[in-house]
Amino acid sequence: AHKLRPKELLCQLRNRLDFRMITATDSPFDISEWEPYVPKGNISIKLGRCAVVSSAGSMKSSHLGEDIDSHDAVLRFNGAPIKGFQADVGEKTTIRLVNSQLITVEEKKFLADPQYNFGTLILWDPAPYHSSIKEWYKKPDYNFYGSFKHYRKKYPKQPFYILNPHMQWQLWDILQENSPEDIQPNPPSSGMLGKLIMMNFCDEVDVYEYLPSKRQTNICHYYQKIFDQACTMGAYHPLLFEKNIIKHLNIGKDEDIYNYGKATLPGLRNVQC
Ligand code: NCC
Repeated sequence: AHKLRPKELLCQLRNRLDFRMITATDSPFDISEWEPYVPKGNISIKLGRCAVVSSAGSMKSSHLGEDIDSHDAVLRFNGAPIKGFQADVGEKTTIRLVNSQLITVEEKKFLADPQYNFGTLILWDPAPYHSSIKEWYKKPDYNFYGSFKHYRKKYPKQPFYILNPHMQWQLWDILQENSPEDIQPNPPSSGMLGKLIMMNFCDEVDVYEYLPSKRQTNICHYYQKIFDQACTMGAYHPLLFEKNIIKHLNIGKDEDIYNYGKATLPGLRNVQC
């Protein structure tokens, strides 16, 4: 079913994805109203061994915390908590990727909960298919501008970036080209975006419980008692197709997926294209 071999796929990901964050020179963020809030430059970090922690229910009782924290950098998603779950998910947080729904709908919690104050925040919003930054700015999926500014005012020293909206659809196109059937026309999940962001920054990326282990469960999140198979298999996001691609790119052992939900992905920097 996969049209491209892993190495060709890695080259596509490296060459076609625009990983830049919105900066103060990107119109319409180049106006004085945005000046205090939008970062002046792109993120520039080079990391070694990185971990990406999915929010899946199967993280519960995984005892993966120590293994996760042994990485140089750890990425987490949305409201996924650490407190009370250190043994299973670790406590290091280098990057937290949040969607615009979270910061808008749960603005109060977002501004008040100290768990968001660690590391670098990256925000993304589902944009219309291949729209320009200007078009997207007029119709974001969630109107996150107020909440973003409130947070930046309250915590001006914390790095907080907005991912450019092109990346999600460039990635979606690659997913579609490498899937055996038509996939839903919605952007990839935070999970998939976060993996690619880390593959861009890191030499190697271990991802946890994205490809489910023997602990696979219908419990949506490790931190909530909500049962919904769609959390793992996908409904809005093309999760199943994302996961097939990650399986295809895995350079780790199949036993590590089964036992620890752990897949290992090569960093894009070192791929020879
Ligand atoms: O649930 P969510 O995702 O925050 O999970 C983060 C990423 O972990 C992977 N995951 C999660 C659960 C599970 N059982 N299996 C998994 O593989 C997925 O890769 C997922 O992306 C999102 O992608 O941003 C999402 O956000 C939530 C919600 O908006 C936030 O948690 C904020 O409250 C969405 N849920 C709803 O809208 C109800 C979810 O669809 C996608």
